[in-house]
Amino acid sequence: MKLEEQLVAKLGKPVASASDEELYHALVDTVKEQIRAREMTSGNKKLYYISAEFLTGRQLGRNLVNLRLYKEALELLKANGKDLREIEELEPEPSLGNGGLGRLAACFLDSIASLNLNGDGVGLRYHFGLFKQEFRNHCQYEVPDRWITEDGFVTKTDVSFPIRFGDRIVYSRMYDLDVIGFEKGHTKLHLFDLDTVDESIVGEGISFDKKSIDKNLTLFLYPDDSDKDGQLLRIYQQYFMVSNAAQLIIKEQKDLGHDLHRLADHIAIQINDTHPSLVIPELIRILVHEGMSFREAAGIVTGVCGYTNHTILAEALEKWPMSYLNEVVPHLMPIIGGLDFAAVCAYNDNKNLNIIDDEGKVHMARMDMHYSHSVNGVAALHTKILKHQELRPFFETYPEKFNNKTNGITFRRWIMHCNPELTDYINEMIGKDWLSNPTELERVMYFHNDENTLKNIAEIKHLKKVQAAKYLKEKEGIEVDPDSIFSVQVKRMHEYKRQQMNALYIIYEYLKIKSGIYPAAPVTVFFGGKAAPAYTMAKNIIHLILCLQELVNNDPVVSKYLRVVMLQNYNIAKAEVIIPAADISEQISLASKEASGTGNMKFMLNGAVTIGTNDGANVEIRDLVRAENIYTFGRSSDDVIHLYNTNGYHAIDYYNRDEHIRRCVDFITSPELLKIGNEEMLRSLQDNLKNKDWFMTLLDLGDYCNTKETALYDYLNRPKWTRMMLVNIARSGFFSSDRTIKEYNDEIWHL
Ligand code: 26Q
Repeated sequence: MKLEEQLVAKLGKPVASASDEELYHALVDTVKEQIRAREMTSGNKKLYYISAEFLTGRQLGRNLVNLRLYKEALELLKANGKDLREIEELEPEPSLGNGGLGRLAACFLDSIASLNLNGDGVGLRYHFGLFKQEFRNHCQYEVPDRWITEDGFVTKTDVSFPIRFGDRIVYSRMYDLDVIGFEKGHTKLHLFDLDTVDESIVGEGISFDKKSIDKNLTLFLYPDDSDKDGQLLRIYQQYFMVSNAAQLIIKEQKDLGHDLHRLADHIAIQINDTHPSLVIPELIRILVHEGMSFREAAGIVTGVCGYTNHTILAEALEKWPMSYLNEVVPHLMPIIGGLDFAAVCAYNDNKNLNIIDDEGKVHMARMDMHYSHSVNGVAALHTKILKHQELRPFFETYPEKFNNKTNGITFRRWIMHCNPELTDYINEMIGKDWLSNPTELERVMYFHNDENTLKNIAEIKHLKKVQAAKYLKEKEGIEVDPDSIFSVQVKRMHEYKRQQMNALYIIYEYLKIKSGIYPAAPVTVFFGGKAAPAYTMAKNIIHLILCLQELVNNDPVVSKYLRVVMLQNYNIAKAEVIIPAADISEQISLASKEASGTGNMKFMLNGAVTIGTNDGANVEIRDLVRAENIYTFGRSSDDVIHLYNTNGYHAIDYYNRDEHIRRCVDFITSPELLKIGNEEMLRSLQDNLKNKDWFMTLLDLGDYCNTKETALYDYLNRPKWTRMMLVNIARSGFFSSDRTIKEYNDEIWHL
């Protein structure tokens, strides 16, 4: 049946006379029916991708794309005076993730389904996700972000498992999100929850009683862990997630009649960072309970598990005090002790390999590396740094376990859904093969000297900028000029990602304009990203950006050349608006600190040109597009690592030596900014930059400002710039998550 007939049957009236709400519900119902009609993917071996985060984004649009109904829906609604984009806005977006790692998990599920691989996701159904970001008085505030609705895409099941917390048992409930692939494939994301969770216990902001686990367990992702109760809650969450995963696995395998001694032939588990690491002792515990010896169980679990590392920052490598684990999961302690003992016996000459350290802390990543058969980084440089620096003793012990899997992104969301105009144009140029075989995108290169093509690509970019400007005006009341250059830095706020460097560039440009030196073209600098609630420096950086936004945009002269926009509550939906509209993709981490980055890939695919450090996947982008189609700057990762090892960086020297740097840093506490902002926050940020600057902003600031000026100047040479855009689009096929998932499957999972 045609989509129109299906909708009319549901609506009981013509499409043209239905409201957006009615159409939304009719579309959701139709999509759900089509999903149900699609057979589940099956196979002899199954993957369980366990992750604390799945940043899925809205589902209506993605499902329409994957069912190949999106265009039909778009045109049908348009013909009836409706706007599908507006209707999609009615779906609340779940914030079940914080950034890269969570979005990667969502892209992976899309690719697993699309490749018709037998694999499910397992995670938690947080009621309020991370938090919703609000700006007041130029500061970030956190409020609960409720996304659950009766008729959403996540459905309640009758599946429940007993979960043991110390001496009591709670009963879980499984919810499912159907994940359909592009044209074929159908798998599930299982999200576990407790029926007793009570949303009403949330008080001021995102505060709640951390002690009542029955009521608070799945309220938030990453609840504040600055005190013991917060840390215990995190352990409760993690154990709840993995015990459900392990019990689900065992149940499914038994239902299939598989022999548990041959578990490694039938399942693979991917541990997404250390948050699900307790699955290792939990699965061993269950297998031992089923009658297996400890030795055999540990061997099987090692054969089943793969561990992915996403961060080299020390603070992200989780370690839990034994006494805390003993409170929450006493029944796992003999197993963790046994695993540590076996590892120590085998490698007792090196304390860095111990799972339990001298202070009685359990190192989750170390447990993962001993008891997984695969350990991977997420970009070539990242994996190299893991092998030779961060995880060196483990690489020397288990060289065969280490491998690289450069991240990827799903083209279904990151071009087909967010940029149908460019998708159609590429189809016109090279046909549709690239949609299922992304390296075919390379064929776009045939057109790199074709004036007409370049003109069309530039026109599509302009159209996406006009659309973004309209969206920002309507949704946020922000006015931007689509004829200005859009430079975009969207990602979690963190000192190593160096949003502060971009802010200092804004000051540099502001001071230049004030002194009468005007840039060749107007620029709009966009930011978006949340700061962890307890991360003071990150919040101070947001404060500086919001103060600059006010100062710059209200200056009658400066605002003609420069505008600043900090997007509130940056999420997947906003990413889908701003990324296709970007001219310049800001990827300016401190070299060696950004494991991969995936935003960089999304921008590239949509024809933005990168300005970035030689870090993470930027290195691979540069190799693909070649140096003349990317702007790289700054010290190398080797230099940075050397500076850390030798304590060789002193920010104050850079401040004293360079007059431009000094003026920019001084301006943070200028009368102009103090009139707008909070003196304590601005001064603390300034002091940090002068005296600590742990992520070496001032080291690369000069180089950054110069490189950016070059990029902005090059932008004016339209044929040159548009050709750079084309090369970036053409060479982005490598970054399809379909390629990444094929590699995981060929080398790790063997489904
Ligand atoms: C750790 C301890 C306590 C509380 C929270 C955490 C924690 C939470 C989230 C540690 C790390 C994360 C998330 C990390 C993350 O998103 N990393 C990003 O992963 C992307 C996908 O691989 C990479 O592209 C990014 O480079 C990396 O920053």
